[in-house]
Amino acid sequence: MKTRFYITTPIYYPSGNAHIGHAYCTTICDILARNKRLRGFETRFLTGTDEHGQKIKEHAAKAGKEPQPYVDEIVASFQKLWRLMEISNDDFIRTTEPRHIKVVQTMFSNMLKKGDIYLGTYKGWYCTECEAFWTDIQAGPEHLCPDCHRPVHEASEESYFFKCSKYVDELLKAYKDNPKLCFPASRMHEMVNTFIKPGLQDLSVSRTSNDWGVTVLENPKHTVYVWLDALANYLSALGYGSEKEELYKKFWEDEKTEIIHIIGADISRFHCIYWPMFLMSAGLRLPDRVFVHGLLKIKDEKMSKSKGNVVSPYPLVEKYGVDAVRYYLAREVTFGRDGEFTPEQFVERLNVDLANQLGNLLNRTVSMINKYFNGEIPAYKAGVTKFDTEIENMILGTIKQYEIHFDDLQITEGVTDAMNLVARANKYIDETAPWVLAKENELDELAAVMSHLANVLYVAAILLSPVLVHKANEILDQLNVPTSLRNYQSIQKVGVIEKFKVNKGAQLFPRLDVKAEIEYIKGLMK
Ligand code: ME8
Repeated sequence: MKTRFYITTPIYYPSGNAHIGHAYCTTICDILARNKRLRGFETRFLTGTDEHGQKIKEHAAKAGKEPQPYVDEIVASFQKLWRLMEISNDDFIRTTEPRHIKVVQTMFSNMLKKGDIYLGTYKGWYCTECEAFWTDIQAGPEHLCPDCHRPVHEASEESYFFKCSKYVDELLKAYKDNPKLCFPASRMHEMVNTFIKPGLQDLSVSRTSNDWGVTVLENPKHTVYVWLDALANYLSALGYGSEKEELYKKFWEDEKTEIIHIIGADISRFHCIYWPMFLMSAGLRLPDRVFVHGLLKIKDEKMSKSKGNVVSPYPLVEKYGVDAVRYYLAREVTFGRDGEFTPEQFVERLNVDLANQLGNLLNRTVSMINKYFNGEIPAYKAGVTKFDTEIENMILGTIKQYEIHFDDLQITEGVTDAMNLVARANKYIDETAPWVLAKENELDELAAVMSHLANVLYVAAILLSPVLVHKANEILDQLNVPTSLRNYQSIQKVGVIEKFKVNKGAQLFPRLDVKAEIEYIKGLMK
């Protein structure tokens, strides 16, 4: 059983401002990290930026800047966005930092010493955007990059190569032993059938044509290939190879830690093939999971900076609030599948789930407790109405299900569990019709309904707190839940919410004017 977690996002290219696709991956990782911490697990959450390579240098040149000041500015905007979105990363790694560069050089030197890297000449098709070399077959007759479909150019240069062939069998065995090393399974099949079975060529791991990178100490006219450089971030951020290796020992070396890399489908080849091979070469433990999430598209096209069809998360967060955007990202796009960003669905999710379901449940519950019980949550009594046992079982069942889903990285399903509980409680109001109970003076039943509702809201708020980082607390504030009960341990027992004086607050999520808001968001997408 793993009791500690190391969760990482890809480190993004600072070649343009972050778009909602980056925000998607980072937010999901944040929700996962907050979920683990909530449940009492020691967790380290890493994100950062991938700042070297030809592509960054070209973008900087286009902007009339040197690469370092160019990336400094964009990295600052990424960091600002993560603060705005309440991303709780424990560290932010930049590949231009000395602590990172040292690790890349050490890994490269060790690979050379071990004979896993040799000097040769590269001839092939190069895609500058993807920083990847392709073979004749991969580039096809039209000479297009198989990933981004842009034209590739013929390149030939002296290069160091990593001996992939040496590690192929070990990699296939690792896939067999741990199907989560590349998950979902369809991604692993893709790795095996598209890349490994046709014959994996040795990987070119240095460049002489690009000087914006980590220098190869043994041969300084070479810089380390950006992907070897970038992947090493997961180790360098833990202080691997430095005098201070405590974090590395705790969060990588120790088998009690579950190492989880979350990445998009576009970079699965690098994480599921080359990264495990580099680790094998270094004699280090492999990650426990590489989870490949789907991509957010706009009108069926992958959203990407280079295509210019991006949605910026800034105006969305500013207008609708950080919790609404976080919720949308976690709930709307099933984690692991592709999804489409549409203004219609965005507004509908906010209205239906957050305003109508969650906001209304709180509003109705607090209003009724004010009206019927002078603002005090009645003492908890089980089994008074014929629905009470079902509600209690559902509360406990939801908590279990939520844990199973989160442990399995089924984040969308975990969030849905909590929201199903909310929906059930709204139905419970209709079934028990408290206004009728009040009229008929059935005070015992009325009290039971109110305390059950308060308890459902309490549990839902704690379960949703990794997503709704502000609003979960607002729910608990309105129920006047003391700080000592605002934790995961306390929700394991049903019925702890009683006798608190409720505080009616502002509407949790205002209902949006559908037409106006859709128009507004469409405007942002132009
Ligand atoms: O590839 N939908 O950086 P990158 C969902 N530096 N997620 C998206 C997305 C979209 N439309 N677009 C991007 C790189 N992403 C390398 C990574 S890691 C050692 C080096 C997310 O800036 C998704 O997670 O192109 C994807 O894998 C990542 O951003 C790529 O970001």
